[in-house]
Amino acid sequence: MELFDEGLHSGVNLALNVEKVVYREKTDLQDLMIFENSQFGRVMSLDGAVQTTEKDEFIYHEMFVHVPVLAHGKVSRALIIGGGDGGAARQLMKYKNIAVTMVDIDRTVVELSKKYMPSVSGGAFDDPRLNLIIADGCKFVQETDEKWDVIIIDSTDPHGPGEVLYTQEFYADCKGCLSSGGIIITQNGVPFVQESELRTSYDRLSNLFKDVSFYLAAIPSYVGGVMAYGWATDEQDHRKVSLSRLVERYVEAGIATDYYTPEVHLAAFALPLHIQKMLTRED
Ligand code: AG3
Repeated sequence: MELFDEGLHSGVNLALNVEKVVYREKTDLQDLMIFENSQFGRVMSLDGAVQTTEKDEFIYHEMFVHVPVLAHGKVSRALIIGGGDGGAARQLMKYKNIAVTMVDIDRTVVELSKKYMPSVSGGAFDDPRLNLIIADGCKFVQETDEKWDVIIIDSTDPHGPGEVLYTQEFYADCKGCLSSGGIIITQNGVPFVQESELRTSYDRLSNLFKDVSFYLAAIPSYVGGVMAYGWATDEQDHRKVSLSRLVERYVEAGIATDYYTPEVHLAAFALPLHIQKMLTRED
């Protein structure tokens, strides 16, 4: 049987059985593959790195979306940069009163996700509350004068086309698109194997925002342990929101989740010591 061999990080490879290749295409922008695996269901990879799987995407996307939305408490507009598979958009659609703009550079990812992994977007692309724009997210945030309460940067890892989405310039442009008290969340990799990415984002975001931190979740198909989401905002109270307030908001929103709970939300911000040390180490 064919093996998918990830090799995203040096010295460690994730090998997945390829039960069946569902789709494979090299677009102008990236090398995309969708295949079937007995544990993860359909898996989408870009340039040889796992992006989304049918079975564990709920963990990644629920934590990406519900943590900032419920911490903020008054989100009416959300912006997704990347996220072409529609998983983050599906989570945002669970809120009746949120309008979503999504900017992805590659239409192919959107079309293939819709066609071959429909449960990931779950109809979000047909929802009139979603405004999908196919464009370069970097240019978009430079040029728009709209504002959003939450910006979700659902990017690939910082290699190749996704690299610009980790620069200080890009973070500053995103900040320019935030309404007052707004929150930016980033996909910040798996700290055990991507320490320098964590540190770099921490330093760059800290130059711009009053409250910068990370929260964690284990995504089984991202090899190397827990993954970190970057958290950046000028409103220091968002991270200190109480459990009872979160429970109130969660119940009020009436959303169904499979990973997220208000308790998990607060616990996710507790950083193990070795990860705290990565942020403060003098190099
Ligand atoms: N965004 C995250 C990709 C992370 C890949 N890293 C890895 N395989 N360790 C993908 C888009 C999901 N909506």
